[in-house]
Amino acid sequence: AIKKDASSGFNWGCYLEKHSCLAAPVSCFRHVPLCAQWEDIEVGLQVEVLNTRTTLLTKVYWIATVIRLAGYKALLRYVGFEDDDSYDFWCNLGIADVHPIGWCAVNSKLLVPPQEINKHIIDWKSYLMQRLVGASTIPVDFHAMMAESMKCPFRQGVRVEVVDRSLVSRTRTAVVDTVIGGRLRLIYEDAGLGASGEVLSDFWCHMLSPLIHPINWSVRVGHLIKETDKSVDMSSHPAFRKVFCDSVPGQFKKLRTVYMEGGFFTEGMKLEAIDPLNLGNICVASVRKVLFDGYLMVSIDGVEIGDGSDWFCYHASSHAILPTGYCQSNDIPLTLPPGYDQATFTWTKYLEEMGAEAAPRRLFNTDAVEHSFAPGMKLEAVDLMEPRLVCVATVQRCVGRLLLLHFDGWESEFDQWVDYESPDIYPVGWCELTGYQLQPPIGPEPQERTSKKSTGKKKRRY
Ligand code: MLZ
Repeated sequence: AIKKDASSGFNWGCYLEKHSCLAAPVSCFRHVPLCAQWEDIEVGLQVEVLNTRTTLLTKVYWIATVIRLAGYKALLRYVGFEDDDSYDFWCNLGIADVHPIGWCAVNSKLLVPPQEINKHIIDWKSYLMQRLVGASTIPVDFHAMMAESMKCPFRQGVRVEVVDRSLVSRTRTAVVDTVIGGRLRLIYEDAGLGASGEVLSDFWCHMLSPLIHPINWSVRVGHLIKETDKSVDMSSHPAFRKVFCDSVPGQFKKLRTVYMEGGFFTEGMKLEAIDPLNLGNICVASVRKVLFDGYLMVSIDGVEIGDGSDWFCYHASSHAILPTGYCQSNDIPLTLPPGYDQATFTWTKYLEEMGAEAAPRRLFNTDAVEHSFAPGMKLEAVDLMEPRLVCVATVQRCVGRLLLLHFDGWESEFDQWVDYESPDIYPVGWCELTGYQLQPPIGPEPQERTSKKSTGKKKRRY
């Protein structure tokens, strides 16, 4: 079935052409459908695709060539138009009525040339023969593989532990309500329902997100978890009516094993960390507590509330924690504690002053990685401060495993550092493919970076 374009009228094809931008290729995103197969999808491929340039009433097909690729989207040109680009059209290879060469013959569908070119070529059969010699096409099982790779081990009614959006230092039990493209809408078990039955507190994240865990995770690693308020009645909500089922570790992403024996992180060690509430900032930070299984509670120096409620849990293998000096050696502005000055701050002085030591460099997951993201590439990315929103975004910088993302049309205060393997970034066309709503850029031009509200709200909440 053809899914409706849920992208609120936003047209990636026009947008990319207008701003002459590239899109990050599907093969960059390891967690998305058909990532592995995408290496073979390239410009010049030929496919059989629905012919829309005909007055015939029955569905007929014609052969087209891939002229350009942008994520899941391809710019196609019907064979026969030669160098004439006036009838080129964008389609989403994952959902469009496109098939490998030979599909029509096998499925008794008609191949009929577009009306504009029909008259110019008399012998279509030999013309096509010539065109198709040596051509490659998409795999025979392309759509079957697509369907297979869209399967998700979560469904409505599964219970998980997830960060509490109102208090990031603790987790809370939640139930899966909706699953779209591997993204989960989670409803806290004691979220409460409003007058018209609406959920008062929910959270969106990808099933591979580091923020969700199997039931019992918090107790196992020693993380604070909010006790579910049993007096809140959620039973009238569909997600709670289903037979509850606890999630198990096998449903979650396996983290890289870390060895905690002999020189692991210890309380008080200093480091640089992405601020969980201002994801564009890498800050001076401290290890506050060492949990089990390689998890740490980290806080940002100088802005702490003091009761531990702003500590944040990062795994030792997380991209979000970095050794001291990382920003300086990579030309990233380090966010300093209030009262410190960029011109005079040095880690050596700061450590001395604090009587603290720097967490050893070898403990961090900053090994060189290879990926094909590059500055300027467009993609679809989650605004992690409002994780329901998947937005039009641009890779601004690439530093090691980190990508600095800019949200088109929004001020740079919305920028976010993410891992190149983050499950919250998707290729162009992913929303359309999965039926998720895409947030188009605001404002007319991506360069302008204006935001409707420029009140400069610095500290954003989940
Ligand atoms: N209401 C929010 C929306 C921000 C969404 C930005 N996404 C890149 C605000 O204006 O803060």
